[in-house]
Amino acid sequence: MKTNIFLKSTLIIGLITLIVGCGQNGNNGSGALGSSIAEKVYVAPGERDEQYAFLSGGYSGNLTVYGLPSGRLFKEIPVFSQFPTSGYGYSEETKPMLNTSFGFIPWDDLHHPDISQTNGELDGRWIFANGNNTPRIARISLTTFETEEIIEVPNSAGNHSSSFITENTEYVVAGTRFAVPVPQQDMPINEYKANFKGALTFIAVDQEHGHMDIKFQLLMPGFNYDLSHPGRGKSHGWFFFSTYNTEEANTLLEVNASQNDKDFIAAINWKKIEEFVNNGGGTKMAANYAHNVYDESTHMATSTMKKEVLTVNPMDVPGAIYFLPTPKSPHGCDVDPNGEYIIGAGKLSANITVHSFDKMLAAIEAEKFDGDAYGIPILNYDDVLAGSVQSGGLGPLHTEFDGRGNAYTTFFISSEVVKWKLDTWEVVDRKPTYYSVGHLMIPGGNSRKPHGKYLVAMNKITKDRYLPTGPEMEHSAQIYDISGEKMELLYDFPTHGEPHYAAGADAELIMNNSKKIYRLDENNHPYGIKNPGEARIERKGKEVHIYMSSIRSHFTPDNIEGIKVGDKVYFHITNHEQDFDVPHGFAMIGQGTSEILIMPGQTKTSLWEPKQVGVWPFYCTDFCSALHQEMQGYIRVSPA
Ligand code: CUK
Ligand code: CUA
Repeated sequence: MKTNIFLKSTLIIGLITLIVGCGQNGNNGSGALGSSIAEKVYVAPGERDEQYAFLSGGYSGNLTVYGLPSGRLFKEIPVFSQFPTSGYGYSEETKPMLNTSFGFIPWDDLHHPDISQTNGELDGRWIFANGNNTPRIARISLTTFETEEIIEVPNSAGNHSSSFITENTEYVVAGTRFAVPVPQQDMPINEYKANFKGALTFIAVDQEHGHMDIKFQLLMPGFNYDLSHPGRGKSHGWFFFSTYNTEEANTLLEVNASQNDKDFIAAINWKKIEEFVNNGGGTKMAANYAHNVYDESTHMATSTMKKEVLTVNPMDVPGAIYFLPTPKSPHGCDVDPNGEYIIGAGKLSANITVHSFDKMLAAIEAEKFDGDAYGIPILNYDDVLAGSVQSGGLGPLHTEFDGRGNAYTTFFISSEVVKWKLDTWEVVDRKPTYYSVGHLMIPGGNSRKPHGKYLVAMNKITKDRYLPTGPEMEHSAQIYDISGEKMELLYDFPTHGEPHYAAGADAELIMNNSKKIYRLDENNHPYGIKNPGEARIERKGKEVHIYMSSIRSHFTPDNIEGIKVGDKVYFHITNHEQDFDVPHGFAMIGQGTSEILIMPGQTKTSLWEPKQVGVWPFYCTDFCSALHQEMQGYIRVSPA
């Protein structure tokens, strides 16, 4: 029976909570909404929101940009998935972004966005996000809101404890959820235990351009590495990973990975390992992984296949890694803004475990260990425990902070957000969510300076919150005002895909750097043209390159002849506008690969392979002027 596994000793507390939870859900939270609450989320026409929220799109593979407190959707940024709206992953320029060692993979499962930081504060340069399925980390520019780089993570599978960044964006860190054979090889699955490895990957970020490069990969014991967070302030230099399945079960994890009363949070002194590696430590291992970079000046992406990765065996760096016992299969692993508390939310638990960084250092100093796991010292639970929050809820997952000494934890099973005090562990408020909340986000909640005015809860189940849309409903987010002692539910809004996590920032930080125009005189695209006068058609064997111009309201050339069935026709279209927000689109009849959208100053390429003789039209897909419908052309296709 499922409850035996889930509840164990917390059965009674759990049942009480479930009953309370049901009662709360019975009240759908809308009855008390007065006009004062409406005013708090109302952003009048023409006015702007206070904050940006970047929500992960989960299995949509993309990132969505919302405003807070209005909940208005501004944009979907394609990251790991092809996106017909802009032609991302379809245009010749962007196809290389989705290249991997498994080939062209135009989809992923994006979980955790994290904004770059300087001195532990959001700096608004980039946002990083993980592809969970085919392990990848993406870097998105917060100037252009374009995905600029994707690096594949070898020796990883289920890239879940990712993509969290250190407080000066020195590293973006990626941890594997599935342990796998390293290197991959044909072997019996039941030899998992003691043989499979869990790779934790530290990807160095170049501070000038943001370029990512794997610095080292730590090959840990074969547990499941679920989530992670960097230390900050005094714990800067450390990284913490929650683990489950320290049983190393390879089948029926629901039961077999819930045997141990405690799993671990792995505390990793990455500065120590960095030093070891800088002094020539580590072992180079053959590994194929793609590194894809988009160049803003050429507007083109290139994909390179890397061949080697530097691995580190934990045993080679003594004193760099410790295990902190943490009850009941921890999921979330969060660090408070001061860097003292490491919070492990045991998802099968009622209580929240808080470890102390200072106590951890003291226990390490005293060399007080409770044995080891594969040679990695295990600290004593009571020695490192700062406190435990008697939450009264069930199924804690993730915690964020408001910068005023409060923490907020989501509870999946009892469907609520619980506010509690750091230091006293006292629960001060709780509010239901609709329904079954996963992550929550406070803008800057991952940094030393949270902007604790709003909290966004991201819920797994929507049910009756919106007008029904058939059997499938979009997921749902809720905004709470957390500026007062008690949380106040302000607003519901639907999300796209499954929002696992989000990152938020004050509007000023982002909007002032947002680029408006790609300058034509900076366009270095190899097939770009400086003005419509340079438009031309060039044939190279079966390849035809059309250097095309688009400007309100015509294409040049707009009558194209001399094309034959079997040709490969490349339309290289430059948008010669220099006004903010005047894109042109381009689509050919019979084109199976989506249209492309070309922003002012940009050049993009669409490949068309004519299959039938005839005279075929193309047109602009974006209503760009009063004469948009006149923006068209014909292409004549003759027999081969
Ligand atoms: S996970 Cu989704 S609810 Cu991927 Cu961060 Cu916890
Ligand atoms: Cu250009 Cu419509």
